[in-house]
Amino acid sequence: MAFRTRLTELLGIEHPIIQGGMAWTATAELSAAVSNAGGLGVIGAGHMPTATLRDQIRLAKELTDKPFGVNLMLLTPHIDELVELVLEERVHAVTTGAGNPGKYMTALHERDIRVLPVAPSIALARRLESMGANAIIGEGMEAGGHIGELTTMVLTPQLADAVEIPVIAAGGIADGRGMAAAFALGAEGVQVGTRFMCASECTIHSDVKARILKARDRDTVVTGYSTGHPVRVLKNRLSRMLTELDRENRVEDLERLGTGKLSLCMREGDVDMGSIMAGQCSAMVNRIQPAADIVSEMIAEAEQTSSKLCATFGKACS
Ligand code: TUI
Repeated sequence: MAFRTRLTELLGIEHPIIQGGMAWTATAELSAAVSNAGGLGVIGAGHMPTATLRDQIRLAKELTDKPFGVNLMLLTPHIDELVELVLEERVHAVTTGAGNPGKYMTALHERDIRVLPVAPSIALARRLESMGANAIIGEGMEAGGHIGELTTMVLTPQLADAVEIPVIAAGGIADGRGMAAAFALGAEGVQVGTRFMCASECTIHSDVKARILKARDRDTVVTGYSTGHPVRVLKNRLSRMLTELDRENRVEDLERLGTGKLSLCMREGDVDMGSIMAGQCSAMVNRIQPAADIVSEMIAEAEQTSSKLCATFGKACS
């Protein structure tokens, strides 16, 4: 069995699993591996220089002939240039984060690029739908990195009721049970970030992967509330310092201390003073494995879960 939904149709993919476009983490290698496995791989542009993103897109095109996407972090100062590049390269899809991609929607659609924005609230999701978004990613605050206020459990069904376009649930989903739960709540796809950080093809430093594998249930914390851009990370020395600055409302010091810490973590492997952006489901990630195994295990487990639910709930099964 396969989970065919409007999302698999929209994106031309086999499985409704989208890989989170994590900055400094989701490189061409990981994205191509996820796309080759039948999901949608997504290169995380973050603050990447335009030339680097071009190289990444071209590398992904060499590594896969399946559809893949680019995540645009809308707070980055050279976002207009990155959008231009994505238009030139005609990637299959764009996911967006940390803002409203409305002003780019027409240009992206003119090049047949699917637009999948993250909306942390119902009002924004409705606005994005009216602007032409092809699907909405509802990212709950269980997620790693920059987060909204609502949990996946309450955001997903409200989004499914509020918009006609497909909803992709994100935040806290690391296995097939979470995937089945998201579908029960009305999603037609899931976005998975943290578990793909521990994919063999993910090029982040091995010490970061080791920290995720070791993480337990309460090992993440949200820092940066006072800046207006709260970020979930695994606890370490940096997060303790940021929490202290948050408490004292020292916004400028917080921003200064936070700058450059994501690359310090993901590339250089500084898990003490780097920003280990990862979700609450870090505790559920227990091994490093190929992206293809992550995808196939999640699909198989989601199928088993839905069969079990059928047995439990009885006659609704077919
Ligand atoms: O974007 C993410 N996760 C991220 S981005 C990131 S890098 C970063 N750099 C500097 C400051 C903050 C982060 C690390 N992780 N996830 C998607 C996401 N989008 N979460 C929340 C939002 C969001 C927030 C507000 C989306 C739209 C939005 O709209 C506000 C508006 O303009 O109406």
